[in-house]
Amino acid sequence: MAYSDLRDFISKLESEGELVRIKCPVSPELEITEITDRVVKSGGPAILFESVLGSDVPVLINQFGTMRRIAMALGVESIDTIAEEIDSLLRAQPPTGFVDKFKMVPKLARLARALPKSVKSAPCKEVVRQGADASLDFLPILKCWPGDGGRFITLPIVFTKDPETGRRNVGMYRMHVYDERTTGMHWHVHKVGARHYAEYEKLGQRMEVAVALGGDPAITYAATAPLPEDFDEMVFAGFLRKEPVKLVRCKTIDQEVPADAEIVLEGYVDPYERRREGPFGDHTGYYSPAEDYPVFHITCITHRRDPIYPATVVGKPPMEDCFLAKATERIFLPLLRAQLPEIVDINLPIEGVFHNLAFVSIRKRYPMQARRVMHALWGLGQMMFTKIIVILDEDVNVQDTSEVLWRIGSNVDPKRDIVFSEGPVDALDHAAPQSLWGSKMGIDATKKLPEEGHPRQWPDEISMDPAVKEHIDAVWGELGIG
Ligand SMILES: Cc1cc2nc3c(=O)[nH]c(=O)nc-3n(C[C@H](O)[C@H](O)[C@H](O)COP(=O)(O)O)c2cc1C
Ligand SMILES: [Mn+2]
Repeated sequence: MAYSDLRDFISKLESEGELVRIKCPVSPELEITEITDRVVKSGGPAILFESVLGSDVPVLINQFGTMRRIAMALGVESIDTIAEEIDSLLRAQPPTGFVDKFKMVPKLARLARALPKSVKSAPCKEVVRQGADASLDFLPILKCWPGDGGRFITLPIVFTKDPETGRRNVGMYRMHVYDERTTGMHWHVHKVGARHYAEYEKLGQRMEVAVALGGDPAITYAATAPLPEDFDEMVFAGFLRKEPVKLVRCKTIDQEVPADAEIVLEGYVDPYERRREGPFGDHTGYYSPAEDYPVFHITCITHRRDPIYPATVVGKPPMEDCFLAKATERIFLPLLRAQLPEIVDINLPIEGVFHNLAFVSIRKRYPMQARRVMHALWGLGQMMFTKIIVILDEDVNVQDTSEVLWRIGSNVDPKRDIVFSEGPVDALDHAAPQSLWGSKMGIDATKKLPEEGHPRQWPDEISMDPAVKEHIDAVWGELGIG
């Protein structure tokens, strides 16, 4: 069963011992970060801060902060289940007989249920604040780190529309609070929100934008997922939760938002307006520098009668967002494999903060196949940001960093096996000499074939005779080792 809303998920977390309520007064400036940082880094629970200084609204944080909780958020025992379901959909064969057709029914029903459903009335509109009342001041918005340029909305679900096609996009782009009704809109140039905005600028038109906070956590996750452009995140959320997302029309703008959200900000972004955004203590573990970004003007705020404000804190990994990224690594593997069937597994290590490092194992059949996979990945969606890709053979467990390092060390002739390329890098990357693009490194750590110019015999890996292993297993207890 899908969660109807954020509070439904909170009850589930609480019943599973995955939530603590903090009643002690805490400041939304830095203190919540310090508490959350300690809790995330020790694998601790989600936290509901019930008494936040300066606001009557509680803060929910760390709802996704372990693999168990991100799985709970998406309604599964393990994220791998979702990957398997997507894989089986992608691999579905046209039915040839009655039994086959019958087996297709649940799959098709699931797809049908993914489509969002429009509703007329909604909990997110229980309270409407317009005019002078449309102020962010009642919300416990965090200042996360000492060097931050101010307070930031860190878990916003941002709804925009393509002015030509009317198609919706939903992305998570943090919002720097300038005053009670003005914020930054930090969509990087590579993201779909920014593309929509560029189209409005070309038309010289004002762009209506809605921002939802809270709702079924599957909706929040979907906003972060690197879907192909023009895929509707609300359909994806419906697929994940196995029930349609209920959408309601905004009060003052032509946008639809999740009916069961906690809080909705309605407003607009004007063409050509820019304002200094940041600095902000970011996913990278460094401050992203202040830069000019578009400006969001709030015209109306609607919310539930007793809203809960969802937030996250990013910083040096591991933080809560790493678990969103790990879920993406698992869920999107079947889609990568659909294009690159030789891929066995992929690990985007947490230390690599989404984009810096990818370990990929492949079934290698022909010369230079590792190069093909690197270049293809650099061309696929948000994998384009990946700075360093390591390709390994199929028998390597890429989830084991220790094994990966051993294979790199032993299997690489650096001059022959390292490739440099260039391309876009994440807007947050600070190591590239200029922003937005930089160099890439591919490391081919696979076994080299004679056709790849390896003139010598590749040695066998050491492993014990299975019969001896079995014998030693049998006598192990008698050896007195323990
Ligand atoms: C907590 C969190 C904060 C994020 N902040 C930003 C941001 O400020 N700007 C941005 O461009 N992407 C940000 N992202 C990444 C985007 O949400 C992600 O790339 C998403 O796929 C973009 O959707 P789109 O492809 O529909 O634009 C953030 C992700 C998370 C998990
Ligand atoms: Mn998108």
